[in-house]
Amino acid sequence: MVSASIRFRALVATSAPANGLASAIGTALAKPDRLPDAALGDGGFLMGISELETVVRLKLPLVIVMYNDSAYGAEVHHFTDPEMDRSIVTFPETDLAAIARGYGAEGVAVRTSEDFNAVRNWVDGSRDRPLVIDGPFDHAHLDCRVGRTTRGRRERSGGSRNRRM
Ligand SMILES: Cc1ncc(C[n+]2csc(CCOP(=O)(O)OP(=O)(O)O)c2C)c(N)n1
Ligand SMILES: [Mg+2]
Repeated sequence: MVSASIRFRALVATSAPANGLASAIGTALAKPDRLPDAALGDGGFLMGISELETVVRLKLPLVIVMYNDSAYGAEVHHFTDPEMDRSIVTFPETDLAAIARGYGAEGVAVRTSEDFNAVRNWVDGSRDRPLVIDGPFDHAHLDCRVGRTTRGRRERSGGSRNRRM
């Protein structure tokens, strides 16, 4: 149960992919006077996508912002050795906005600043269905805490895992 005094609820780096959308649904139902948003990884979004049907059916005005790196990015940070096979933690470029539209949501792939017009239209519209924003995300520009922690642990133990056989 979410306290009436809570205005903002954040689940950050829980290592529980697919948890975010369900949590956002609870928050949206608890605070119908607010515009809730959920920031999700593409992997977690795909793992928990069945809940998008719930959001559409309940007509929740939820904004879902997706970090699209075509990967289980947190896992990619474990694959530091060039010999490690990253193909098991990455997936092909996928039109996630189209998949969201298939569920009945408004799906927008933001690749240029003009693409934000569709976001503006949704904000100004009836908001009777969720908005899913697919945004590209490049790990090359991220000094991820998970990656630093993982690398540090591995260097201290002197080990390496997930090598290609
Ligand atoms: C049920 C479950 N499956 C797998 C994992 C391992 N895991 C942790 S983070 C993660 C990647 C999530 O990918 P994504 O949602 O795209 O976020 P990114 O790290 O790419 O930003 C995975 C597979 C987990 N913690 N729990
Ligand atoms: Mg990802």
